[in-house]
Order: sequence, then C-alpha cells, then structure tokens
Amino acid sequence: MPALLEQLIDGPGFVLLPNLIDASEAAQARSRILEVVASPSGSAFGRLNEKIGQQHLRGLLWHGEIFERLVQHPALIEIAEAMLGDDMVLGAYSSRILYPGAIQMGVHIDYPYWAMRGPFTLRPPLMLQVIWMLEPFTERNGATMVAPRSQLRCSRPNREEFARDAIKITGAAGDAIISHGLLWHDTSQNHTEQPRVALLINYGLKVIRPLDSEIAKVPPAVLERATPKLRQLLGLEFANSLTRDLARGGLY
Ligand SMILES: O=C(O)CCC(=O)C(=O)O
Repeated sequence: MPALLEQLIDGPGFVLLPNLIDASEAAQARSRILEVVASPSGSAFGRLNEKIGQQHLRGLLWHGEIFERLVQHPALIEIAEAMLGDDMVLGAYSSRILYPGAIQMGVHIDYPYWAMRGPFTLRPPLMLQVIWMLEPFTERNGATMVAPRSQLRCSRPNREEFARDAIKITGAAGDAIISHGLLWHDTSQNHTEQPRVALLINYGLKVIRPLDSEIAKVPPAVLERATPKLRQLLGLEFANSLTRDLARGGLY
C-alpha cells in the first residue's frame, strides 16, 4: 500500500487497477446506466450536454443494488482509506457517457481543488478519484487522458502543456484508473459508433463538503439495507467519527 500511495501522490499521480470487476459485471452496470438515461426520468439525474456530446448521470444509488456494491469495492475502500483515513466519505458518485462524436470535456483537476482558491498542496490529499471502465477504453472511443506527474505542480491546468504531455489510458472493461485530485485530466474524442461509459467515484476527506449535496438522499430501501461502510460513505457516521477524534485527543 505505501508504494501505491507513493505513486498516487509523489509519482505519476495515477494508477491503473486491472480487472477490479469482471467484464460481465461491468456490462451489467453499463446497460443499467444506458437504460436510466434513456428512461423518461433519466434527464432528471443529469442532462445531455449537446455541445460536447456527453451526459453526466448523478444519483446512481437510486438505480440498482449493483451501484451499492461497486462503490464499496474492498480494493477501492482499502486504498481510499489508506489515503484519506478510515472515516473518508463519498463526495460524488456518477457516470459519464460519451456519445458517438463526443469531444473533450476540457482539462481539469477534481473537486474540491477546482472550487478552492489555492494555494494547493499535495498533502494531505483531499480526494481520490476513480474512473472505472465499464467497457474497454480504446484509442478511439474517448479514453481518459492524463498528464503524468501534473499533480506535482499543485496548480490549475495549463491547456498547452496538457496537450503536449497528456497520454491516453486504455484498458479493459472492469479496470479502473485511480488518481490524485490534482492530476490534470480530460476525456478524449469518441470516434466510434458506441457510447463510452465510465463510473466516477469521488472519495474525500470527511471534513470536506460533498460535491453532490444530495449524496445521502437515497431511497429508504437503500438506507435500510446499508452496510456500516455505506453509511460511512454517505456521511451518516460523521458525529461518531468526531467522537472518535475527540477520544484520540482531537481538541489538542
Ligand atoms: O470520464 C472520464 O474519462 C473522465 C471524467 C472526468 O474527469 C470528470 O467527469 O470529472
């Protein structure tokens, strides 16, 4: 684990985790997402941005048990907790769909960094981003682009430097890219005839306001069956975690 955190913080700024789920589970999540966006209520969870040919679907916990499972994937939780503490929470949980012909969304760093005035610091890391491939990411279908080691600059992205330094991350269905929130990244163009679908998870420090202000607004059935880990991710254990902080001598 220390080596992996070193790569995320002081090294390339990202790691490709192969085969976190198998291709059939990835396909199941992908078709559910495409089903939701095609349904009458789909746009309530995220409008199509026609200018760039992309749709960002929020509120995944409303759309099936599979998404409860994926956000608690043990390998991701282990890494996120090693990086952000065992009381880390979910800042956002969504899917990004690149329709055929989609263009770049624009190089950026992740929340909360883009919402801050700076100066930025690498440590403590404020968030861990997961970009989970629900189908193979290829040279042609809109694979994520990253500028390796750009998190070390602790700055907002520079478009020209990103164009010079960025590489495309290709991989198989079920692989996931994890990255430091300060890593410069973007989507690429989808030149194929099929939508490219990614699952996006923002794990963050518990003291940071979630990007999705409705993250804990989930259907009653989801809340009833929520594991202690999902309750933690939804921020429902915040008071208990403060009690633990105080017991550890937090005030002094
Ligand atoms: O879908 C991707 O490849 C990256 C998406 C992303 O960076 C975002 O939505 O902030």
